[in-house]
Amino acid sequence: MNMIKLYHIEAEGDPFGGSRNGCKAVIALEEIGVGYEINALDRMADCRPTDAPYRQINPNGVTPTIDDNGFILWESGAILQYLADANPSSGLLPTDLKERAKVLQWVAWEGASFAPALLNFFFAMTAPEPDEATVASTKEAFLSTLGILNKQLAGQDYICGYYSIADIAIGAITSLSFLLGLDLSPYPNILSWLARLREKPSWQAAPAVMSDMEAGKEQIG
Ligand SMILES: N[C@@H](CCC(=O)N[C@@H](CS)C(=O)NCC(=O)O)C(=O)O
Repeated sequence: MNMIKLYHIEAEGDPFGGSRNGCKAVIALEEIGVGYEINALDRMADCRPTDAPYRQINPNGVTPTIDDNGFILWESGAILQYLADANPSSGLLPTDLKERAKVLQWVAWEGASFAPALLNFFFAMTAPEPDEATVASTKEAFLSTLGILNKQLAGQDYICGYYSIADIAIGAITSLSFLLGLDLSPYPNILSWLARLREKPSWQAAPAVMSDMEAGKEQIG
């Protein structure tokens, strides 16, 4: 049987605790039950140098990348969509045109709005000399994306009402909030959603995300 190769930065030994974007691919691969093998990369040695051999596979030098029998694909959102489309019985991406568009809307939102807001806050906080005003404004911008997510989760267990690649794309990143010292109690729908995700065996196969969840265990409950 064909094995999918996943280029990933694993949690153990990585200064940043592993690739959360890579975890999205791990979770989806676990969900669909397809055989895969992890090709573990070292962030500093294999990803960062612009002349590293991995750049031939992914010119961005980031993870994840998959190799499905010679078909190379990078960008976590595109990988989630590909894996779900290749395995329609997983139900992770509906076939109905409009339902599908809604799921993809949230996957795109993660890449274009949510993750950048989180990263801007992270970089402001971890700057060698953090600028108070920048920390405050980037924090406010990220909290506003959390507000959008919390509202979307009101009255439903998952972002689109049912478990989909939108939950994988956004959930794998959301728990980083705990490492940034954020109090998510004003966003109770997010906390109960994270509690549901944390229980899934597919998520438990992604140690980087599990460790972020662990950092928030007092809040998640
Ligand atoms: N937009 C990309 C972002 C991928 C990304 O930034 N991956 C990080 C880990 S989560 C990475 O590999 N960083 C390499 C580095 O820090 O040098 C995606 O969603 O796949």
